[in-house]
Parts: sequence; C-alpha cells; structure tokens
Amino acid sequence: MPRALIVIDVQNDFCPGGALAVGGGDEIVAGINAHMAEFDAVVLTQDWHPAGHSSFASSHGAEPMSLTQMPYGPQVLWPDHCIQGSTGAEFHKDLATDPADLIIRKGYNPAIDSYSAFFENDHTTPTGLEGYLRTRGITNLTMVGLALDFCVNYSAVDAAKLGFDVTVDQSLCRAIDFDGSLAAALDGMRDAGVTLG
Ligand code: VGL
Ligand code: ZN
Repeated sequence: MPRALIVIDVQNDFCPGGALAVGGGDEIVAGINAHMAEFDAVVLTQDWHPAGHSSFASSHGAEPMSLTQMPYGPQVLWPDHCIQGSTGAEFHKDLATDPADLIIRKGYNPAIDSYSAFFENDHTTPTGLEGYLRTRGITNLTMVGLALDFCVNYSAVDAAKLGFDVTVDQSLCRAIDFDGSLAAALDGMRDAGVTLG
C-alpha cells in the first residue's frame, strides 16, 4: 500500500505574523518533518496567488472574511495572502523541503480560487496531483497542514471522492475556525469517508 504524506500550505502567511495567520500554525512544523521519512512519497502544496487575485477582498472593495458569489459558487474573500514570489508565500523556514518529491502550486488562476490540492474551486479544473499519485501507484494519503477547515478539508474530501484511502492527522493541522467552519469541515470529512486521526 504505497503511502504519501500530503503537506498542505505550511507557508509564512498562514503562520503567526502572516497575512492570514492560523493560530498555532507554526507549532506543527517539527512534527510534520519528523513523519516524512515514514512515507513512500512526500508532496508539499503551496498557495500561489497572482496579485489582485479574485479571492482577495481588496479586489472587490470588500471587507476581508465577507462572502461573495463567484460563477462557481460562494467564495470567502480573504486578506491578500500568498502572493507569488512574496515572503508570505514561502514555506515556513523550518519546514523540511528537501525530502519533498513534488511541490504543487495552486490558486494561480486569477479568476478561480483553489483550496483543494486536486481541483480548483469550480470542482472541475484539475491541478494534476491525482495523475501524479496514480502513476506512482500511491493509494493511501495522510494529510497534514493548514488550514484544517479550508485547504486540508477540501483536499481530503476530493481525495476520498477520487477513491484514495485518506487519513487527516488532526494533531498536525491547525484551523481558521471562522463562522462554524471547523465543525462543518469535520462533519464533511467524516461523511466523505475520511479517517480523522
Ligand atoms: C487557505 C484560505 C485561502 C488554506 C488558502 O490554505 O487553507 N485558506 N487560501
Ligand atoms: Zn489562498
């Protein structure tokens, strides 16, 4: 059962001091590094938005954390974050990046956000990660990282729907927990057949 560790968005902007800081986001780094050697493959994801991205509140003259309607459905409007090439978009300085087999970037399409490592938020445009994992014969995924209720959640649910055996290690995740998002995410992952470890 070849297994991959999928490390979601452990980037400066999601850590304390960052533009979209997740409480305790930096506390999981050492634990994630310590698990990498147990897996057949390690994949890192990197939120990677162009300036003026459509998921930014500033692009709509709106308040951060307000909701808008996009052609593909409702979308939370975020503070500007993870802008391509910025310090905020870099991985946390202590995250071990040398063991990564693949670094996959997402959210680079100006018109569509991408929480999931597999599909953009239109739920149809693939990132290519599914093909990478399948051609390497990987069937089992363990997901860790930031944020548990957004990018980890969407990635885990999509992976389960695609037929991967998915475990989310909650001790190596931290959540934004905005407006009930964490409880909803945990329910959604359970319903999709994700194992919450
Ligand atoms: C994320 C909001 C916006 C995440 C990314 O990594 O969970 N959340 N962009
Ligand atoms: Zn983002």
